[in-house]
Amino acid sequence: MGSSRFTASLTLVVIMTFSYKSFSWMGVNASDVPTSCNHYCNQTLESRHQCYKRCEKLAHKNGYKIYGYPYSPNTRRVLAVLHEKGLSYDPITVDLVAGEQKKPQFLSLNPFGLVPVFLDGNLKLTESRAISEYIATVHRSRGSQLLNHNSCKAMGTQTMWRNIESFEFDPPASILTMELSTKPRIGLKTDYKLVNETEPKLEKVLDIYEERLKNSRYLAGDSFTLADLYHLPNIQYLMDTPTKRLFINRPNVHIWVVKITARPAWKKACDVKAWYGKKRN
Ligand SMILES: N[C@@H](CCC(=O)N[C@@H](CS)C(=O)NCC(=O)O)C(=O)O
Ligand SMILES: *[C@@H]1O[C@H](CO)[C@@H](O)[C@H](O)[C@H]1NC(C)=O
Ligand SMILES: *[C@@H]1O[C@H](CO)[C@@H](O)[C@H](O)[C@H]1NC(C)=O
Repeated sequence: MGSSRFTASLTLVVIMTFSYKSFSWMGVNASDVPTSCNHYCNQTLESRHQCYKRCEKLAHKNGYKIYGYPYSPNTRRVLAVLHEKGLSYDPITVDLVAGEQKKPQFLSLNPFGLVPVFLDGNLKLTESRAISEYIATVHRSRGSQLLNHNSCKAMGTQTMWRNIESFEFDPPASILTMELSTKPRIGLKTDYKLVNETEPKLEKVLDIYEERLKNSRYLAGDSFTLADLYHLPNIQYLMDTPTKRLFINRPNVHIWVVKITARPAWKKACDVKAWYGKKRN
């Protein structure tokens, strides 16, 4: 009885000590909080779950900003992660067709002149996959579980499949997206010789996926992870081109494509009207 009253008053003291203001007392800048939540919540006697909840909320005070273009595959990759996690964001349009990404104002944000650029307070990240892994790690306990943090072996398998996407799938797939989808959309001529040279390279990759997906529901195992999500932007565009047949001709790849493209978060990521409809800065 005495000990439970002691616990109760100790909990109250802890809750008061770790109230909103304490983040700056502790020398933690509010905009650095997301990366610190994990470490920070280990130091409290309060329930870790409660601490995470409040910490993430505070981290969100300023909201995420994403500089991008709603048709850009690399922008959509990050939007898919944000929607899978149920997170809001402020979209800032960089008009790639008008060449805004190569103007000094944007180059000061990303000297490579590419979108997306992601801002979390004073943290600035480029590279859609790095941004995705950051969000999935900070918000590990929220929404869809896109990364496995519990098993080193599962983590190894997932990292392998994410790298297969980056180094094997993306090179031919993004050439085909550019030639067969992006170029016609903006009025440029498709290089069909390049298309003819590139399709066999994508076929080789898809043959390997077909074997893998015979025994596995998703690429990295039985659940949807970032490894699958990373494929969505190119696949979505290619399903509206003649290259579609390479996916449809492989039954297990086809089932996987239908499954991952149907995800509600992905549909939101592709909603161009929603991008322009959101509040701008
Ligand atoms: N590896 C980068 C690639 C970014 C990238 O190539 N973005 C394209 C849009 S999808 C872009 O900004 N293109 C503009 C240009 O090439 O001028 C990522 O994953 O974010
Ligand atoms: C938090 O604590 C858990 C369990 O005590 C530990 O496994 C984990 O590594 C700690 N994380 C950090 C960032 O200190
Ligand atoms: C591409 O391949 C198709 C089918 O094999 C062929 O009809 C076409 O002429 C080729 N195009 C070029 C530019 O090589």
